[in-house]
Amino acid sequence: MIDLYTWTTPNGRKISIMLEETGLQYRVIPVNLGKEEQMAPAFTALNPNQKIPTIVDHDVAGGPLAIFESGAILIHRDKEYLAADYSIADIATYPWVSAAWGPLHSTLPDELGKLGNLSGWLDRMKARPAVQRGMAVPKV
Ligand SMILES: N[C@@H](CCC(=O)N[C@@H](CS)C(=O)NCC(=O)O)C(=O)O
Repeated sequence: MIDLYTWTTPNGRKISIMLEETGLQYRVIPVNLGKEEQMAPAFTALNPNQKIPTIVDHDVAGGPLAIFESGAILIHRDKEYLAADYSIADIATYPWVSAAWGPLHSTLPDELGKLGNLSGWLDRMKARPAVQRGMAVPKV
């Protein structure tokens, strides 16, 4: 079991997408950044940087093990799901591009129209059920 401390941000959703893709069992613990819950002593004990995402992996030898930094968390479980045409690079990038796409579309529609490959990649990512589930975490 993995505890995922997260909120409704691109960095948080990198990890919920990865967990949905791998099918690893996880429990979501929302950390409301608007209420500064990342500053709470219990959370600071897990991540002294006071940022989400943070996980506690209960299934490692010598665990439980707290891990923070989204890149480190993605690499930690990388061996369980990497495929040649879909990787943690896609997962790490998608929540940011997805968040930026709407505002960029309103301000620079002509420029985005030239980015057919990026648009196609976004559509393929959005069509993945695990990406849809991961983007809906946490439920608030
Ligand atoms: N380099 C970190 C960045 C994490 C990060 O900036 N998290 C933000 C939300 S996306 C956060 O927790 N901010 C709260 C704060 O800075 O007080 C990572 O990739 O995990």
